[in-house]
Amino acid sequence: MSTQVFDWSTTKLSSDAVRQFACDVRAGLAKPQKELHSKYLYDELGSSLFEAITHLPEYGLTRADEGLLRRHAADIASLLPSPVAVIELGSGVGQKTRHLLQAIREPGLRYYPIDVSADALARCERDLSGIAEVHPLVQSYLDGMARATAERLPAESFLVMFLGSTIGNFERKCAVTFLNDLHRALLPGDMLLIGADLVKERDRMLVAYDDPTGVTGAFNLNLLGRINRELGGDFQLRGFEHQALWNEDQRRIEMHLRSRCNQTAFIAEADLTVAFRAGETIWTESSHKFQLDELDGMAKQTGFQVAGQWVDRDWPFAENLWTVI
Ligand code: AVI
Repeated sequence: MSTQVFDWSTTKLSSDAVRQFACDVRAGLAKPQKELHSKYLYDELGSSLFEAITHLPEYGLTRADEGLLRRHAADIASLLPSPVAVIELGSGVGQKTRHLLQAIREPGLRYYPIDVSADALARCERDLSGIAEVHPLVQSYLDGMARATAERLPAESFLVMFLGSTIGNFERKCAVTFLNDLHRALLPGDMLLIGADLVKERDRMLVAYDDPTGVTGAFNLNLLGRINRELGGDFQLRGFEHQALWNEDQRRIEMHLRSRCNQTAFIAEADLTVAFRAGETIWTESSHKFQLDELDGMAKQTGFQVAGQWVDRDWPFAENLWTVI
């Protein structure tokens, strides 16, 4: 599955976006291994279901990420250049970033949260404006980065934050391309703080993506519901089941939607009728898991130097601080 920059949650799509969605669905369902891009998991309902996932006892990723940032905020802040301005890619409401912004303790600290959800950014601004000067940017990652870095003050450096192991939702090659893009947008001495989920016991990873409460299943199935709502589809959601697989070769969890029977679905906006065999799947997401030395290798490969790494022991997850060289 080729993964570009994420456009996270959107509520209502413009007609251009509907056309693009229809076009992507058409192309994805024409492939021998049917697939739908994971960015489409995040409409309003999908974003709420993802938020619920982060509270599941089986999904330790978000708690590990936030815990590391809380416990090590002062260490991370002590390694940052000064003066510094902070950019966060896919900030959402910016909840995890609060600890670090507090630890930076620079008067007039500027924080540029970038997200495509205007609602999340409004909450972010409301919650964090007592700690930093918040400059929300409703844009894609790279466009938002260009806007923020255009406001660089003399002698100022940037810290870019990319948390939550969102890098794991990129194909490995695309992750490297994306890190190269970030490097190009920055200057020597700028820093990147990147959160990455680590390989752990297979069963622990699997249950994190196939929880017994069924929240991840609902999150996955909602993609078909979204196609029905926004593209005039007639998918029978009960005709599909959620499936999470560990792909050992690629070191990733894959989410699929598995057809329970032979069936067809019609999607009006895509002018498409698509047939499914019983057992056939639609691949909807990959969550790559990393090894610590692999992360260091990615830093070197893309023009960064490792400045620090913090690992959660209970839920193997790494916070990585890299410097642009
Ligand atoms: C957003 N992303 C890092 C999550 C992950 O773990 O890959 C999305 C998710 N999909 C299922 N559960 C969570």
